[in-house]
Amino acid sequence: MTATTTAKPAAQTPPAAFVAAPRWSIEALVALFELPFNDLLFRAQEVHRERHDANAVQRSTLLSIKTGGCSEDCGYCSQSAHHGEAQREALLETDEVVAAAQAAKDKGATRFCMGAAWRGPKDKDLDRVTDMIGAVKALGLETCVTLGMLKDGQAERLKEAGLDYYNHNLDTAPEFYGEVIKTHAQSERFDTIDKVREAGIKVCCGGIVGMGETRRQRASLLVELANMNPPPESVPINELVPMPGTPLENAPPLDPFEFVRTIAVARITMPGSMVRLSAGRQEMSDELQALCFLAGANSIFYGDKLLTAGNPEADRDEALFARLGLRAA
Ligand code: SAM
Ligand code: DTB
Ligand code: SF4
Repeated sequence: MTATTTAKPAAQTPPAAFVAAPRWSIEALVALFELPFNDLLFRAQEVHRERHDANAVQRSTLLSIKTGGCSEDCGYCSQSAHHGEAQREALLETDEVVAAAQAAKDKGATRFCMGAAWRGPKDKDLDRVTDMIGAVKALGLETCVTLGMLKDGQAERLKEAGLDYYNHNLDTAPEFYGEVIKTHAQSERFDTIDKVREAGIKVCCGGIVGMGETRRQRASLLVELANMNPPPESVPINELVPMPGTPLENAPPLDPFEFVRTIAVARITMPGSMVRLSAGRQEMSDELQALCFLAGANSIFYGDKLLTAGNPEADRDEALFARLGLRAA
């Protein structure tokens, strides 16, 4: 274009959708990981307090609605048909799910998350799951499901049923993914996350640390999450629970301070997200969990079971909240 004008162009603010989201680099995140521990925690607390109530922790309860026999070979998972030792169970009936959801609500959970050991749901499975979502929502709970990879149209059906959140983790860095999982590619997980987002469902997406990945790979996982536009509303950070029979059952434990650093870097790079201190909490001391809350974790899985692994008893969590002056949100 060659047209010239003497008039000063009006200042233009691009519509919000066109404003470039901040892009994080692996180097920037590695630099955060390398900060002195106190400096890193201080920065994480500053960011946390700008956007969240520093003493409030949200609580979600999990239920495995279909256990074991999964076609995928995820190296950490007790539910894989390739190596898992989890007792196989058929899809639960809706009334069993509702009873568990009511019990979770009575204990103080605000969200109920239903997990299925599937590569992805068949359409006829989805008929049953949409029933469960409607029934759990009718109890006044937020709903979340994690069903594996979705085909076209399935996310829309879940949205119609009233689903609030879909959990689908990236699990680890793109460079490390193929060493842990061979039956699908991480790119397929990104496709499902796009489908969930496009259907207007909130995204719950995080990963697992302690699988033998490097610090750079932990940074790389967080870069993938933080550079999503927008970042996931909910970011579960799981510490590997080494499950018997899985290829990772003897993975060396992660330095607990490195786990806290991972939470802090997630908080700094995803300021508006809920960061969930997820699997592995049963093996953590109260002091380590307190450091995770200080680093910006503001959500937990609540109730004595995750999917197949244990989680702290509700009473232990109540006592911990009381000792720390934390409130359930
Ligand atoms: N099949 C679906 C999928 O893979 O998305 C849903 C269920 S899958 C068990 C849900 C998530 O649980 C996985 O993405 C992984 O992050 C987490 N998970 C599974 N086994 C774990 C373990 N042993 N330790 C920590 N997290 C684990
Ligand atoms: C997530 O990130 N962690 C939860 C939930 N999403 C589905 C599952 C943890 C599973 C831990 C191992 C087990 O219970 O088998
Ligand atoms: Fe199946 Fe999910 Fe377990 Fe992978 S993590 S084996 S997809 S249940």
